[in-house]
Amino acid sequence: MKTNQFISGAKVLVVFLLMIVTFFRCTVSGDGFEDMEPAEDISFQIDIKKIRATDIKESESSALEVYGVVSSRLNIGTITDERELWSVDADNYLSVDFNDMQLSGSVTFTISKDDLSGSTITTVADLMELDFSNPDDDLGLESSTISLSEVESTEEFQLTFVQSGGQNVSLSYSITRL
Ligand SMILES: [Ca+2]
Ligand SMILES: [Ca+2]
Repeated sequence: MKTNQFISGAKVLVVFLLMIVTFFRCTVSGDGFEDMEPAEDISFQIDIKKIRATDIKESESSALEVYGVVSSRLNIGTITDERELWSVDADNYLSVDFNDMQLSGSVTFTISKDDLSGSTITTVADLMELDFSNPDDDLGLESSTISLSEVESTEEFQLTFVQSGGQNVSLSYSITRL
């Protein structure tokens, strides 16, 4: 009798241990190790492309003397990351006429694929126009915000400055999904 009791007690113990092992295996696999694999990253490159005048008033002669700062800001929810894309100071102004002047400067932002639908890039340009004998003219501050989910290859965008009559310029930049 005692041997039988021992055997059935051992069986109960084995079953109990198997249940514990099964429980932990389920817990581990249900813990979502597959879900915790890092999401794929996607990078976007912003390039400043060119600038040209769209209106030059007579008193400005044949070109506008442009200087200023252009920056791009990645927005994911309340998180932002702003970087300078291009800048020149008043001492290094550009003589901008009606022909395209090529500009160079780029920044790259990398986001998780999970953040793609909620991410935007805001590009802000703050431009001035130098006048040697007068205070400089403020051409204004222009910005545009692009949803990254809409950028599938390379898209080009314009910022148009028209606040200062007869001293109007158009600035181009592109966003490329790498
Ligand atoms: Ca001026
Ligand atoms: Ca000027």
